[in-house]
Amino acid sequence: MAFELPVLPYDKSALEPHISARTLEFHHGKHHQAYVTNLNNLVKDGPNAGKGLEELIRESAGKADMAGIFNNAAQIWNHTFFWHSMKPKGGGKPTGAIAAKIDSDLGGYDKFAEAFKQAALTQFGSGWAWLVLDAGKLKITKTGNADLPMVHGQTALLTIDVWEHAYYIDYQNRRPDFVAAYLEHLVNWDFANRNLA
Ligand code: MN3
Repeated sequence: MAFELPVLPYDKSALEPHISARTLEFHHGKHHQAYVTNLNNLVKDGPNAGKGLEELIRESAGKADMAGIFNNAAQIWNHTFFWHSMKPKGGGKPTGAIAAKIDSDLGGYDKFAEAFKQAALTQFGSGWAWLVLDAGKLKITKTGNADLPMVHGQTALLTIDVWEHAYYIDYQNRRPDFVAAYLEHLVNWDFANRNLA
């Protein structure tokens, strides 16, 4: 069974004006698709054919001779998780269990937002910022390139892609504006609550 590009959970234009349909045409239709195509080519007819995505990620993590498999498998997972981390008319303050946990573990929404922005802006080069659950506590982290929480014993709750391809069409070099739009207009707190539960 070959891997397939997961469908977006909303229409390509649904996140406008914060993320354009054109960005999603490239980011989902070209970049995410390329990771799927690459992974299928890397595993076909070999000993890793037929393995699941998370199995491939865990087995290839930290192994130099499996870097291609890790990078493409993790990027498939990361992008699918990123699409679900956003929704039309999302953003703003959290609700439900995640809101209470942000208050108790991170000192409230304003401190969360500040730390999340900081992580997203200080990820040098390509990578991701995350809200994760680590040993029962919320944490904000950042990872480089394809690296992701599951190989560090953490559970991902939300992510933002800060590779330039995520924002360059809409924001050019202005990563801070993209991160602000994500927090104010796009974050899907329902998804974070489902991941927490
Ligand atoms: Mn990307």
